[in-house]
Amino acid sequence: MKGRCSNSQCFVHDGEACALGHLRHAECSSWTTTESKVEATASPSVTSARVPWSGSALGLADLSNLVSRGRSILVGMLGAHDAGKTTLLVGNYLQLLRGRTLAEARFAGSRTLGAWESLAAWTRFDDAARPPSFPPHTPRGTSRVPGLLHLALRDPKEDLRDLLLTDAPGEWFTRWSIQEDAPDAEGARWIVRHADAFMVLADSARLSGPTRGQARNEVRQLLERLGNHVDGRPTVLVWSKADHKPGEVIREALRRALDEHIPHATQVECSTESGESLATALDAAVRDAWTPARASPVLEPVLQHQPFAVFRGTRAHS
Ligand SMILES: Nc1nc2c(ncn2[C@@H]2O[C@H](COP(=O)(O)OP(=O)(O)OP(=O)(O)O)[C@@H](O)[C@H]2O)c(=O)[nH]1
Ligand SMILES: [Mg+2]
Repeated sequence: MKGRCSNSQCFVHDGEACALGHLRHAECSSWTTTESKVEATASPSVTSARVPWSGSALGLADLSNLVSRGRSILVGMLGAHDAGKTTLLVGNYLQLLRGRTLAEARFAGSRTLGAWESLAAWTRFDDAARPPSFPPHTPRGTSRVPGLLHLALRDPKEDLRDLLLTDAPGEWFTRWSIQEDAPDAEGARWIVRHADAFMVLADSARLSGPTRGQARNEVRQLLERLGNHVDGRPTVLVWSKADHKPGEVIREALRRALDEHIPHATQVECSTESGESLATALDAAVRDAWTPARASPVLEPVLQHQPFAVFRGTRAHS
């Protein structure tokens, strides 16, 4: 895309949605290149209604429109390149379309339908020429935040939650686990700072293949790094591609690392051989994050003779 938006709150030139909701950014008065003005006059105006989202993955500017409407849950999907993060997300989207609930809540909309559909399209039979396949590798960009996929969910009590799922390239987490302040790990740092819950994917195929030693070290390093930041937030270790079976020694080594660094974490297995298992994995993270943790009880002695003064509330993650 050539040109920029002059609105400092809009990042449409970075591939995000127009902050003012124009479906064609060239029609926005803040868009600046002459090229785009020509494009605007050449195409007649779109008759559809203006909404402040485009259907593409959300960025920071879009979040401010969304999070003000109610409680949102950000789930950080962590894992090396090829660990199965995008596949797990798409599998859940397809399960919701089939009517499955997620943490007992039903699908109630999405502001990123375009992004979901462009990933899901890879997995469908759409013509005889192209058989279904896995979605492609998530491209490594330099953007400030990962693409965020959105689902609105409504629980049986009609409570609405906006679920935001990070779909980031695995290289970010590998860089971050090796060097925490690496410049190209900014996206990983953002996720770890803001997420309400984490899923850490351990690739069972790599953990049982010829590079299993290196794969084990990478997962261990990631767990150790996350352990320094997790602070009690719900975490699920996902043994992805569970149709492959890593040896017991490797499993035990990772279980020990998990106990040491993130003792409250739970574990699940999932594989594309069972769509249900993909949904169960995300279910575990969302269920824990849906209801905020209660404040810890006030402990005696109460200083200053005022119980109110010792109230601490829960830890905020934002
Ligand atoms: N056998 C098996 N292979 C899987 C499964 N899920 C994913 N794969 C394979 O793993 C590859 C990578 O999956 P992705 O979901 O793209 O992995 P990712 O973690 O998003 O990777 P990056 O975007 O590169 O970080 C796929 O292309 C499949 O070949 C599974 O359940 N079983
Ligand atoms: Mg991916």
